Amino acid sequence: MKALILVDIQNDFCPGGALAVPRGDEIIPLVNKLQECFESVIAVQDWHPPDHVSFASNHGKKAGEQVTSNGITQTLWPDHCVSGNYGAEFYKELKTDKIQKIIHKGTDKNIDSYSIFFDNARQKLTDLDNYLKEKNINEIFIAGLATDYCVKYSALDAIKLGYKVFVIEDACRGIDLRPGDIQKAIQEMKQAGAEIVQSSELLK
Ligand code: VGL
Ligand code: ZN
Repeated sequence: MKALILVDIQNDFCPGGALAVPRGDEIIPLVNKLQECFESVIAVQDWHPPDHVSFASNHGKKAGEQVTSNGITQTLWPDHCVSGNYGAEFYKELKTDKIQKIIHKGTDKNIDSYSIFFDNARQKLTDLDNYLKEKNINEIFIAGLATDYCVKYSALDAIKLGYKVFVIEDACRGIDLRPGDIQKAIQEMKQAGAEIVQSSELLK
């Protein structure tokens, strides 16, 4: 069974948001159409408490700087996707009526989570793996934000967990904090065994 997984398509990751992914909103019309091609649509939301370790403001530092927390290097971001706030809600133009399951990540204040499956220390699983197994879903199609963070780490974990992974390249946008990060992420996912596809291949 197949599922479409929508990653972090939230107000804060779109233009106007606290951690806007450049041109992140361009994927919305495609993502809305893609949902019609799938029986199972799952959405993941970045969902942080206000005192989250990834917020530069909680360390007296600037976004883009790094700290080490519990032995893990944490890149610092502006406050974003605070649970229950407008920034954490689905992007206002995203169609949500086909979404059957919502998964939250980054909910523990002490540890960030770029992957939709694990926290960055790989200590705790989100509910996603269990849910997919329950539904006999073994092929996942990933769309969303950001290509070089959540999409990449999620695709790599999904492959390790045994899923067949498709990344819908034109239905994703990245941050490119260091120019070239997006292309590197695509190459890494491909090398690990993900299929990089375009939405036109699925919509025809
Ligand atoms: C993400 C930056 C900050 C992501 C989450 O999941 O892509 N990126 N928080
Ligand atoms: Zn986050």
